[in-house]
Amino acid sequence: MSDIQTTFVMVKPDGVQRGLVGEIIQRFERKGLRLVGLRGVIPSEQLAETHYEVHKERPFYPGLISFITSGPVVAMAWSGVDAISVARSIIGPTNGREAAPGTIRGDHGMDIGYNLIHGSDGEDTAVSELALWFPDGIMEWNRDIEQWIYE
Ligand code: D4T
Repeated sequence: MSDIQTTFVMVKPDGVQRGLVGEIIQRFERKGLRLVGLRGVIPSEQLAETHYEVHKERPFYPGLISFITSGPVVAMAWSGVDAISVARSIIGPTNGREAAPGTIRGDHGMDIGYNLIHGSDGEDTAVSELALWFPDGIMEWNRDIEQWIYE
């Protein structure tokens, strides 16, 4: 089995405030991804600014930082074959109004900023985001049902 990846996923403050943490975790579990990191945190300005550094010149950046630091988020690491693209397809496109039903944003979101959840957009960002949010590392474990997930 090739191309096992680990991706960073975060339930944003709106997802936590709206009580969607359990439902979101369930979608990733049901799909067959393996949970290898889970942490609740109220992000500091520094953490949020580092995470969203790529957007620092964008007009929405100040609002994005104050939103992400406004309350608890749930940081997660999910592992599996092509986990990065699989997670992004579960999440759906950025704007909830345009996201297809069946995706997390399509089923629960109506906004581009308050879009409930983040997922790494590539291999390099997954590595740097996992290091940023899980500085003590992620969980190494084998799942007994793996043989029933992948042929
Ligand atoms: P994230 O990074 O949060 O998973 O979202 P996306 O990958 O789907 O979208 P993105 O990187 O383009 O945007 C990052 C973050 O900024 C917010 N945002 C974005 C916003 O408030 N206004 C905007 O116009 C855009 C483009 C939403 C997600």
